Amino acid sequence: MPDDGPDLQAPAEALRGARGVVVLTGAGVSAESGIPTFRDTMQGLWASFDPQQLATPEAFARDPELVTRWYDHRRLGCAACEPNPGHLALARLERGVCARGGSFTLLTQNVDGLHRRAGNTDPVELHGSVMTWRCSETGEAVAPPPPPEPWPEFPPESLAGAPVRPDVVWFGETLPEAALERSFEALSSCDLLLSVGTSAVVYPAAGFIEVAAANGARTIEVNPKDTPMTPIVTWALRGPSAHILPSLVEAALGGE
Ligand code: BV8
Repeated sequence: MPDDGPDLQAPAEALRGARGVVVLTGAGVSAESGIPTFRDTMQGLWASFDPQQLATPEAFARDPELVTRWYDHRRLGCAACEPNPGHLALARLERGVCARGGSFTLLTQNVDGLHRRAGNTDPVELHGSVMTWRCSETGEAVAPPPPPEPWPEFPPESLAGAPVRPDVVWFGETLPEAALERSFEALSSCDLLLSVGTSAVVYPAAGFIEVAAANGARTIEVNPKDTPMTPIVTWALRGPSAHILPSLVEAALGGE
């Protein structure tokens, strides 16, 4: 094993032999694409706002202009970024697991759309997407201007005359039913869960690691830092995901 990173042999062997693989990602997997993680999203213009306060229905009701400006700034930022080697490694992992008849489910908390752009075929977007928007009253889809064009007005207005909002799940909102169903179905039958770049503090996603472990799955955590889930994971691989994931997937899939 290269001496500059964690020992990947045992987790790679577990990944190679797994029949049911679930991957859970958070904002950290997109950090090396240049997308700030949720807690350090507030840079420059947004430095004086707390994202946890902006990502709520109450904030949108109170100040729809500010909230839609923030999300459109993030939409255009995400569109301008590219998948990084960590995203590409997860797309390769999906192909490798499926090629040998295994099942693969990617659960992401990220709203940036980078897993699909990297080649993962059907990511479960637990917290929705900042790339699609809808009428806050009728729920009807309202397409934003193609990046890099911003919305012409804030808040954008729907045909029903209501403010248009991003298709993200705010704090205090329930996750999409279909996303929860797919998550619990995959977690109930997986034998390996790979958690990448999440602080594991936002529920219900953070609890997925415990659900998989309780069902007998072995778990791998890739993160530069410890998280509240570190004590229960089988392997904690410390380092940036754009560096660790390509090595881990190469060790697991070999020349495939
Ligand atoms: C729910 C979309 C049922 C929006 C997000 C009181 C009232 C209501 C609810 C609650 C409440 N108290 C608690 C709750 C539950 C609440 C919750 O969990 N709160 C927490 C803060 C305690 N959850 C909810 O509200 C959920 N809904 O429970 O519905 C309900 C309903 C009503 C009442 C009760 C229950 C909805 C949660 C979804 C919120 N929306 N995103 C948007 O993006 O704007 S969550 C948002 O924060 C992101 O999606 C992200 O996943 C999450 C955490 O942010 P970050 O920390 O930045 O990101 P991440 O976690 O991914 O951490 C970054 C990690 O990367 C770090 O560990 C770092 O070390 C690592 N890293 C850094 N660099 C790298 C790296 N890793 C690898 N490589 C690197 N290079």
